[in-house]
Amino acid sequence: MNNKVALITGITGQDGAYLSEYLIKKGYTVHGIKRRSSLFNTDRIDHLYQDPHDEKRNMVLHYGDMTDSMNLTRIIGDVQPDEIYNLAAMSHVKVSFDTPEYTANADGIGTLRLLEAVRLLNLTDKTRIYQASTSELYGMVQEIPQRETTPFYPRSPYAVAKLYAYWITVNYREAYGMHASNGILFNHESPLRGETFVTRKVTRAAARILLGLQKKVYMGNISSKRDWGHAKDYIKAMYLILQQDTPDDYVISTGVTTTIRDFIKMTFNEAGVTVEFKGENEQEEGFIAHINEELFSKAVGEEHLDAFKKRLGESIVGIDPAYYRPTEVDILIGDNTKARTKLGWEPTYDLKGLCHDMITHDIELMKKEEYLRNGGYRILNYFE
Ligand code: NAP
Ligand code: F7E
Repeated sequence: MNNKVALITGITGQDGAYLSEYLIKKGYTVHGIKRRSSLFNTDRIDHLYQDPHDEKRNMVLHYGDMTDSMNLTRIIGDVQPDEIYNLAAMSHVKVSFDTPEYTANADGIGTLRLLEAVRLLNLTDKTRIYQASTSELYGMVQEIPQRETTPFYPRSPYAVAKLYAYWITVNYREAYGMHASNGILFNHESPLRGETFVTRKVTRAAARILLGLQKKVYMGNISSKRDWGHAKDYIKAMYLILQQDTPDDYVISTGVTTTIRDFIKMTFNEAGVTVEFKGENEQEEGFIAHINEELFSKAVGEEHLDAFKKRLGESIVGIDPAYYRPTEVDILIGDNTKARTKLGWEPTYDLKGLCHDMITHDIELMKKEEYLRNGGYRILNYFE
């Protein structure tokens, strides 16, 4: 146990939720910055919430925003953190094409605001900073697999904003001797993943299709390849990066890459359903080719089997070009040698384990009464 103080920006997000739980278990007092919203936005961390009147509480939330320097400076001054994990970002690649200026402000300049606040508050010797950098920096990849020395070629406003954040972190480290590091994290997913990222979109839709609540799901470019890990493993790497004597930049990945198409197949396979793809480009479709009744009954429930068997041969996956991106990142696969050797970090989940965790969670979620009601399920109307 220790009495360290951590400040997490983006605490309400996927990684913020897992990281805060992990740090609290290690004895940290965790402060988090959350945005004001008209509805509650703390679902992922509600189990960690403590009454503000509890004097011994080890989790504290502050209202704030990465676009507000004065607010960030005040919070950092008040909290005097030993470690800052800068996880806040407009993190959706497709949406960044719609909101490029905001994305640059929050993801790019937001990082500068944090670093500069630490410097101006004379905390450079005390406060260590983790910057949530991304495999999206590699974009049009210049090398396969991608490692720390691979040149960057960002392909979206999101990635360009994160490129600025990456280099301003390096610059503050070199200019002011700050303990500031980049984790170049490849895609990481979980049951807490936002609903519009591709893995979660697939596992949620698959759960609904298996339960007979939805006919079909429409996807974008299912030929792109991603190196997917589990968020629970990746937040441990963030922690380890800040425990090193010397700040540095690390690739965090599994070293395995898979197409979206194969992820869809794997997801349905977890429930005993074989999906076969036919056709090309926008005409491509995924059909129910085979049902393993025993596996289906175990994963989904015997009571849903008869209805699903009637759908054998039906198309359940279609393509809608509205989900295509103006510029795509075709393949990502990371070389995690440096993280393994220097941090002693390695992933514990493989893709099958991750996929199992997500689809099992989403089948249970969709079975809940509120999701069966019309209004309970948010249809993904927007082309994210
Ligand atoms: P996420 O689930 O989208 O969470 C993003 C968090 O940032 C949320 O708490 C969000 O608040 C907050 N946020 C957004 N804009 C903000 C602003 N202007 N001011 C303050 N907070 C703001 O993302 P994640 O998957 O946990 O990822 C964490 C970080 O790692 C992000 O920086 C992301 O870009 C980066 N990253 C993610 C991956 C990945 O595969 N997951 C890989 C590499 C890097 P609300 O809850 O209010 O929206
Ligand atoms: O897309 C393709 C899409 O949105 C993955 C963020 O966490 O990881 C994430 O960025 C791939 C792309 O993640 C759909 O075109 C096909 O090729 O799940 P995604 P991302 O863009 O890789 C990186 C590391 C980050 O840093 C980001 O913050 O899947 N794809 N069909 C689709 N993607 C979505 N979202 N929806 C589709 O229907």
